[in-house]
Amino acid sequence: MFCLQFSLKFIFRPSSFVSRPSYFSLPLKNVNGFAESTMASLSSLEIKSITSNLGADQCGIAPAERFNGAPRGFHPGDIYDTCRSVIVFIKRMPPEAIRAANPVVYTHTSHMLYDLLDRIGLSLCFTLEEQGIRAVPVPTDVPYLHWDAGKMHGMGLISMRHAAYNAGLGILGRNTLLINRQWGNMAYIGAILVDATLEPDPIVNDFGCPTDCSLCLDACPVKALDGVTVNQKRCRKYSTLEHPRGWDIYTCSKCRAVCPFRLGIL
Ligand code: B12
Ligand code: SF4
Ligand code: SF4
Repeated sequence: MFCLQFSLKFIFRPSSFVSRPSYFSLPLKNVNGFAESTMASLSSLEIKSITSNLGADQCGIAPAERFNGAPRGFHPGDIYDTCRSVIVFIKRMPPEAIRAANPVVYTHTSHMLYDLLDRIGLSLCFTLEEQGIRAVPVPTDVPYLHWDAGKMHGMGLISMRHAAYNAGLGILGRNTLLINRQWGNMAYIGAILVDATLEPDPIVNDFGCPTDCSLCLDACPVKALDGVTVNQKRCRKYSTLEHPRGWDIYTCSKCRAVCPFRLGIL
């Protein structure tokens, strides 16, 4: 019996970066003595309240199948094969940080927010685990595996802005950034992948970039934006100062700063 289970698991184990698992046909693993956690013991409302107590400004929930348009290897199910829901949470940046003349202020604030969101994600995983819900955190920023050195093109484990959109936290602007109704594009995004089915949030579709606005595209000094994606090589070369001591300092965020929805939808 043990051998049969073991060999079945081995045969059907999906290989990330190669093929996408079919979540609903895979047998759920019973690791670490946990009961199967397809049915959540906490409601989405309770999870949002926990996330808020941990310090997040807003939280939304997306079912894994909303990511079906993601490139192969970057679907939540490619990262965590029993993923059924993605819990996404945001934390705003103090608005004045982007106006500071010294770019170290903005860089440091960004790093602290990445750290804060990573900690919220980890704490949330532990809290859910106590309720029998299995979850894994994904990095808010770095590290990630995919890197094309020639194009200077990197990809996070999952795209956080697509995750936030899928979790009903806002829309994607022409500068590619998430615009949250309340906190605008100054919100940073964190997420965890959960193996339970949770009540999802509806996708936001009642606002968008004004048809005639191209402020962000025009403001980019290296024309890295086309309204859908970013030419990473152009952006990275211009916007990141490699300090001789080894630190990366963000020296440009114009596409973010010029957006009339920077601080939310009025
Ligand atoms: C690599 C990276 C960058 C790159 C690329 C940015 C980008 N827009 O993708 C560079 C160095 C340019 C960059 C710059 C900045 N970044 Co950055 N970055 C990341 C990082 C680590 C990975 C993003 C990624 O994987 N991009 C590659 C892919 C996803 O983008 P793409 O090639 O255009 O994707 C196409 C397809 O692959 C497909 N696709 C990909 N995934 C999916 C999923 C689904 C479901 C679908 C349907 C399609 C799809 O759709 C795209 C269009 O064709 C994320 C953190 C994260 N894990 O998401 C932060 C992140 C995007 N950055 C962030 C920030 C704040 C910035 C800067 C403002 C920093 C600064 N300089 O001040 C600038 C903004 C520049 C800009 N306009 O994007 C925030 C954005 C927050 C927000 N409100 O949206 C993020 C989300 C970090 C965070 N956790 O908060 N960044
Ligand atoms: S951060 Fe600067 S260089 Fe990069 S896309 Fe935005 S405006 Fe362009
Ligand atoms: S500057 Fe205009 S086009 Fe660009 S993201 Fe903001 S509203 Fe959209």
